[in-house]
Amino acid sequence: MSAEIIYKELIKKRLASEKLKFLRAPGRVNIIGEHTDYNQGLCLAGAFQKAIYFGFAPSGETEIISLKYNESWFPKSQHKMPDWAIYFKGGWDLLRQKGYSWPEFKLAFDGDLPVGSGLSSSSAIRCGFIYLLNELGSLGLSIDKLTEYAVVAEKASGLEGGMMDQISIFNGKKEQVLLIQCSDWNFKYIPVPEGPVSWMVVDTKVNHQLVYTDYNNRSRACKELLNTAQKLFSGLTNLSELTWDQITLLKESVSRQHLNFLIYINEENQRVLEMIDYFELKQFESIGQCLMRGHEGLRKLYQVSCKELDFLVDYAKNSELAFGARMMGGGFGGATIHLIPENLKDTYSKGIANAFLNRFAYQPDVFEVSFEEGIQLI
Ligand code: GAF
Repeated sequence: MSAEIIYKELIKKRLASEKLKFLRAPGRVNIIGEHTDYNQGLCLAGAFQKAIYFGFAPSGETEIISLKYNESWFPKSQHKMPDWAIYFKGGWDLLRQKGYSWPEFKLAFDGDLPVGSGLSSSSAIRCGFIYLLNELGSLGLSIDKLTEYAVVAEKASGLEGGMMDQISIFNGKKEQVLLIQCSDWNFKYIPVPEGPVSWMVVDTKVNHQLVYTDYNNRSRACKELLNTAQKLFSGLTNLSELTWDQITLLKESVSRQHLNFLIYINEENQRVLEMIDYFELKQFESIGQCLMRGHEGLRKLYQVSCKELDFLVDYAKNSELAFGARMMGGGFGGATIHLIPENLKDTYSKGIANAFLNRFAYQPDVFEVSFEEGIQLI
């Protein structure tokens, strides 16, 4: 049975209403272009099959129900707010501050999108909820406006992040990824190359709420670096614009660690462009090597990896079965993405899971990715 049917049935059991509507908000996978979004660079990301499912219907009193935790949040009451409600509160408060309103409703949600795995579960909830309020209140907001509000709501929660996740979640397309130009939020669809290959996610299950990691320190360091660079290069608007020569000139003015951040951002933007060529040419070997280079950058230069992520990527590096792999998302835990010849995916999955179990004494989650549509009513 599909996840969609399972979660719809669970929601129906909890919210018996003739007027029940359903919404699917998928997670995001990123092929390459990590930590470039808040530096106005490039990334190549898409929506995938795992998602949060929402059911909602008009009701006398507004109630948001987590089926997973069997808990409710009543946004209009003073009752203690469950922890997960933070993902709803930002969008709720923002749209109300903007003067929007909607009828009372009941909402229940659950899904198969792993939480805290660098697959954007929190953004999927935020984006899904804002989309749903737009529906409920017939607010007539465009997808671009909803994306903007979802980004603002995420920032209000304390994460000084970018917009890659929200753009991917709202605009994902089957068998496509989005090449996002983060300086102006424009994107273009790039077909995922067809071929006898599988994209696999291996999740370390080292869960992280990014806001409590060093993520914000990276984005703050980048702001600081931009200030420094702007003193030398007038007209510079973001770190992704820095040329190699300018980075070399900055050597004197910044620490070794910060210089490494600049090198990483420059190289990662370049890798996004290379990846697009490899996609067009269906060069799976080159795609794999580009993933590996991306991981090395995140590990050594940008320093956002961890031992579990490195173990999985090293496994890919030393395995004859994989084209390549890298960590995905903000880092400090979460998941890796691997490109594998399709006929070897089962052998590879078993091998990597066993190796991880031997090393860390628990099983990682392993699953194949299919690139899917973004948010939609179902
Ligand atoms: C997280 C953030 F939410 C994104 O904006 C992005 O910066 C990503 O980490 C790293 O590429 O998912």
